[in-house]
Amino acid sequence: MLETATIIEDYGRRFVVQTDNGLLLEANTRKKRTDFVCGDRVHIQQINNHQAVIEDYLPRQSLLFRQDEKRTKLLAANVTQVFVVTAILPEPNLDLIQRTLLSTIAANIPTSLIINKMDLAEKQILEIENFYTQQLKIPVIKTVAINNDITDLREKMQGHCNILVGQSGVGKSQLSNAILGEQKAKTGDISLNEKGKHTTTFSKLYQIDEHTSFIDTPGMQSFGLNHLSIDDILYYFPDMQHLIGKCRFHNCRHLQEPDCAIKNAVQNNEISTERLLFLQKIIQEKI
Ligand SMILES: Nc1nc2c(ncn2[C@@H]2O[C@H](COP(=O)(O)OP(=O)(O)O)[C@@H](O)[C@H]2O)c(=O)[nH]1
Ligand SMILES: [Mg+2]
Ligand SMILES: [Zn+2]
Repeated sequence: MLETATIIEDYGRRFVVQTDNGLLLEANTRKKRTDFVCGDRVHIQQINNHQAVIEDYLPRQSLLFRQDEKRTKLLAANVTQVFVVTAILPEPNLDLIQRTLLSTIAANIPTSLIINKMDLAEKQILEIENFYTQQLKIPVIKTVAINNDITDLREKMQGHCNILVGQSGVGKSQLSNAILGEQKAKTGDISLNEKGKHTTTFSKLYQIDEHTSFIDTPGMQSFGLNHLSIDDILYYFPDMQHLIGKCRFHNCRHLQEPDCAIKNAVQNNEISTERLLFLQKIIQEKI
């Protein structure tokens, strides 16, 4: 008999599912299928008290993934809100952040940015924050995870299935612990990497209340955007959208073409040079 469950731990090929009756089961797939991901609602066949086989997934409300030449990497299913986590340290990887934003906008999922480790903040943070809010046009939340200073985040998460994504070391797991409080992420959630540092190696979904949950993810270093079409790319730049169709050539790539509305806007200081360079880099990857 088939049962319905949710994937709450995702190790790539192995999973933990929680049935709608609250039972936790280790789960494998048939024929080594890898098209399942944390957050998926699935049909399972229970084998015994501990184990199940995942048969299929139910229609997804959303799907976050990245894609390079070699493969597609699913990040999460059914999330309704994304938090891209950055920190004062390690230094923010703006390329990774902007790529992540392109994909969440393309997936039509509301996205905010968390600047964590504000206890370490010095003046330069204002400049970075301005870039996020003025150029990327994205809401910013500041947190100090180690002091449980996460009130704004907790409020904003309410009623959503949230996901925390970002570079390794920015404090995603620390934020998870702050959100969970007493419940705490179990220590088995982390393992030692080669450098002897604790690092999350799999995705895990935590239920906060009946309507609110979040997924903690392993750190990522790159974000392939093969799945985004060059013709649509400007739609995913909130600071440039209004210029769609305004270039002299309808197929303008905003590189060497004359009378390019995007480059003109940069000249007029309406769009930042960093953003133009980022756009051109993404386009060049696609030609
Ligand atoms: N100073 C400071 N350190 C933090 C804060 N949040 C996390 N850290 C530290 O940053 C390191 C990485 O945190 P972790 O949650 O494992 O990052 P993750 O890789 O994104 O999950 C740990 O040593 C944390 O103690 C914070 O708000 N302030
Ligand atoms: Mg982690
Ligand atoms: Zn142009």
